[in-house]
Amino acid sequence: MIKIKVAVISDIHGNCVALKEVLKDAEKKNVNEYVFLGDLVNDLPFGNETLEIVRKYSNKILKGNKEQYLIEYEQNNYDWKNVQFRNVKFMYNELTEENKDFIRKLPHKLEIEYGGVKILFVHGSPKSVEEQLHRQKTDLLDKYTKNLEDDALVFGHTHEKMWYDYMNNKLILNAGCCGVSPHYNGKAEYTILDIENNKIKNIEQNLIHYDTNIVKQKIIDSGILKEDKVLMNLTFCAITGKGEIRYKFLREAKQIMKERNKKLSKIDEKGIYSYFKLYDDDIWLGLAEKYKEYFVF
Ligand SMILES: [Mn+2]
Repeated sequence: MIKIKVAVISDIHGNCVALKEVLKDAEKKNVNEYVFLGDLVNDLPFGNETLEIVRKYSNKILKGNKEQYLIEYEQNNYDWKNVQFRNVKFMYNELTEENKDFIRKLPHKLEIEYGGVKILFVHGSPKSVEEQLHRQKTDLLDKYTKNLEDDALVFGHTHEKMWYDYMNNKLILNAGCCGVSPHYNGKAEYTILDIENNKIKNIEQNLIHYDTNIVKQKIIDSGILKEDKVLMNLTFCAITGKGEIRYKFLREAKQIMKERNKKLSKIDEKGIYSYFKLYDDDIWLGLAEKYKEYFVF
């Protein structure tokens, strides 16, 4: 009889502090396999530290849109002038050559069989790292499960609270957001799949505490605040129980862009966003002034 415990960890976004607590918990629970679903690096500037840990634990690692941005930056597929992109540039310059090379080679999806159970792992959707599989988007979920040859479709990316459901006799599972979940104060989400006798016997959704003060100090020490404080403040809001502030900020920025009749997104030939949130600098910096009472940096 094959018994296996698979930890699925998505959307670390450079938060190695959260990641370390998650891994401690997984080890205590005797996890024997680790799958990482992308967005390993960015927005928090601890990319090298995060990648060193992830690479030590697994070779089942996917690319997310955040890794895609680094690749696009390298290939100069965008003009990268907006202040909000300084975070990506900073991370690109910080990453070791080895880690950059590692990111370039990451796959977009992985199909893995554990004791008779076939699982398709992706970051966004089977089609793209950017596409979002929200729980209420049942037409999209139906489309991807209808002809799915695997038993389960597992993804992350949306930063919704982790969830799972069944459609067309397939398991659909959002593994949660490890590093920057906007729903809690200093909590990381990750999922464990218990596989036994050709079946997923149990799905364990874990919420793990980590110390946001350590994250705060590491942000200060990293040097990122010289480049852009706004994204760091919004991210810190997200992980300290003020996710609503970040959401309101971005919604307001979007609204102003709309009033200016400015395009918010770049769409590739397949109709998928390859980058969005193209806020003008005066909006980005102007709203930061408006929201400064909530900001710590
Ligand atoms: Mn993502």
